[in-house]
Amino acid sequence: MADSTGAALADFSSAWRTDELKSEHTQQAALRRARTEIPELRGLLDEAVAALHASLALVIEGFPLDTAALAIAAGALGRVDPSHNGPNPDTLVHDVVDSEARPYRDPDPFHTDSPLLAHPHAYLGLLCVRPSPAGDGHTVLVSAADIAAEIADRSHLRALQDPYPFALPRTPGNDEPSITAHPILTMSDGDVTVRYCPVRVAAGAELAGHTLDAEHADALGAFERALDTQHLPTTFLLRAGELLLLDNRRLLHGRTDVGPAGVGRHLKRVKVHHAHVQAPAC
Ligand SMILES: O=C(O)CCC(=O)C(=O)O
Ligand SMILES: [Fe+2]
Repeated sequence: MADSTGAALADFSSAWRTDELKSEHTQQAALRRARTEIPELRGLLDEAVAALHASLALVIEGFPLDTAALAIAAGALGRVDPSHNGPNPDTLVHDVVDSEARPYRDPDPFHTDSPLLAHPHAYLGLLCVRPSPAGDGHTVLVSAADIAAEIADRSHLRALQDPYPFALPRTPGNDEPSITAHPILTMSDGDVTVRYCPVRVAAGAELAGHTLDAEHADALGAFERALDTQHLPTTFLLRAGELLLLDNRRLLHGRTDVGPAGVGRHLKRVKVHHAHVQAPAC
């Protein structure tokens, strides 16, 4: 994004509060006005949406480090969801900060976001505010199609399309372990989608009454081995002002280790549903 476009977007966005942008109607009104008032933004967003559909991920450089600007631009992909973005149930833009307290501070293994929802978010936006000063914490991406192609045994591919138990986190007042069940892979007409979170799947498979049979355990093993295939992932370092947009149903994402010197690495995250899909109650 040219400096002048970034500055115009930042200026435009300063008139909007994140709170009002939680409504899809307001998101779309703000986007329409931004597209009218900043003509260069119009072409850039149209190109980004087309590139995301064609390539499943892209990085926009020179994006303003601004929460409202992120929410408004992400509206070009659909409905920016304030309900399922991080631990607080009312967050339009979640701050992903590597700190001593972050539970998975070591490598964040390949996963898709929102795997417990009936309809996981279609897209994610990750805006890098501050990379790790140590230069670690690389972003890793791998496509579901490449993982499926790596799994040679067709019976494994078939089994991965059956529902697998994903353990739900325990909630205060409800100590009963519970699960939601979904396929890890879906394959139809050459389109491969994925839903996966290692912690939830491992815990689901451990739960009494949901233990995997040999066929599904073997298929999961083949999937996890494919995720370990060294030549498949794309790895890169997000720099400040780079906005990564990715297809959350056709790509898995993760990041490499962030060591103690990386505390303070900061991304801003948005999660986007296709426009007009109702958020499921989950
Ligand atoms: O820290 C990262 O680079 C990835 C974070 C992540 O997976 C997420 O916010 O969904
Ligand atoms: Fe994630």
